[in-house]
Amino acid sequence: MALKSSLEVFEKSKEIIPGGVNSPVRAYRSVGLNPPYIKKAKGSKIFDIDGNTYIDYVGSWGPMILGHAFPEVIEAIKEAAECGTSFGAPTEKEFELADILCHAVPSVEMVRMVSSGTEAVMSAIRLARGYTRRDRILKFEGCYHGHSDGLLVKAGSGALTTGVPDSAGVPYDYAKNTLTASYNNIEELIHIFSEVGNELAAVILEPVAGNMGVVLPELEFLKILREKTEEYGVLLILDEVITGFRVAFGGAQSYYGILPDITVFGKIIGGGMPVGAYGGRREIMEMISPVGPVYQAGTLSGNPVAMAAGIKTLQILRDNPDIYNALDKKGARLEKAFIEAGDRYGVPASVNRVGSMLSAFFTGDKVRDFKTATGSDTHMFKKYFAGMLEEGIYIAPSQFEAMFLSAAHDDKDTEKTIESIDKVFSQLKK
Ligand code: KE4
Repeated sequence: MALKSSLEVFEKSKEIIPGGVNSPVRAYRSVGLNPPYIKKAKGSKIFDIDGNTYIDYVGSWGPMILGHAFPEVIEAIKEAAECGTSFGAPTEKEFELADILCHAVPSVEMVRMVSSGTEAVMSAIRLARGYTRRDRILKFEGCYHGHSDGLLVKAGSGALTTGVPDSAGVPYDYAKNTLTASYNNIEELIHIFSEVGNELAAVILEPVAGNMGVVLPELEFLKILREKTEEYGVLLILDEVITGFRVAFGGAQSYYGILPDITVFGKIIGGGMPVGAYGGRREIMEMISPVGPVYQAGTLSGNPVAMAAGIKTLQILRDNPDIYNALDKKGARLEKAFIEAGDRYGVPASVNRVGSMLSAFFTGDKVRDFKTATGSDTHMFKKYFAGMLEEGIYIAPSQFEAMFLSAAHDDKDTEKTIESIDKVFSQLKK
């Protein structure tokens, strides 16, 4: 059955896969278009089955920091696969990746591998509850930590009240233990701690938010958060699924100088293969089975082929630190292009960036939390998105995601992207 076009495959897939996709954002619903079906990718380019080539700024939502199909990573995957794809038994590769993580991230003395960011967050929350013997947790509005029940929660009537489910199928009893506060809101944070600090097992934070678009932490907010969690014996969990090895080799915690109790990893540490991990101080991590009473397990955890991809990816990043400077420079050029195009054509554009992760919001306001992020003009974003896709620029099909650059994006890509930003912005107000 030779299916020819993306549209044809999409229509067929929708009959047997919910929405035709295996992760909702890929269905392009928030931009009202049909998604291109991807055939292959190489370096900074991604190719769909209709013969189109794009410069890719999704990068599989973060993992592809070296660029797609990086030769040494592919080689490592092939070599590992030829030795067998899974044993359900310990392998040296798990030690190797754990060793790189523990050396790269100062707050991590021990680490456990799992197969996704969601699984890592879910396990980290259970660990924090087991360690503190407390049930309640605090998250921040606009931060996404995967789809485990306790994290698919939104604020009840007020930040102090119990959370309410943010998805069908999440029992109220799961949601009620999750409180929600506003990102960068120090006053609210202090109030919550004064009221329920002693009941909190953990606070979980994206140290740079990537799921309401990119929103940077204010330094005073990070400082107070660390002080309050220490004061009340609450574990600070930094969700570095996106920022780990993205904003710096030591993650956002090294970039901003904040030491969490538990760190969650994903994306880049798997080099494009399914890997998640959580780690922290030895006394906390030794609560995890089989050493301690907090159970967690996984058939494909530490999978040798996935480990091989992660090891090679992190080795290349570790041994070539100038990759981060180059990524920052490329990111700065795109940031400047958005600002200049906004000024030139009278389009209200506000850009948040750290290194190679950035978002352009269609608003005149500084975007510093969920409220200001959702105040941006999503209709204008839809026009912008369609224009960029037309130009052969592949960005996330949502205002509330991040743009990711890779080491493979070259000057030609950057120049073409800048040209496209200018061209698309010139049409936005018409
Ligand atoms: P996964 O279970 O998707 O591997 O990781 C969940 C997760 C946890 N924490 C953060 C900060 C995350 O951003 C994610 C997943 N990110 C989304 C996009 N922002 C993945 C894309 C998708 O859902 O298809």
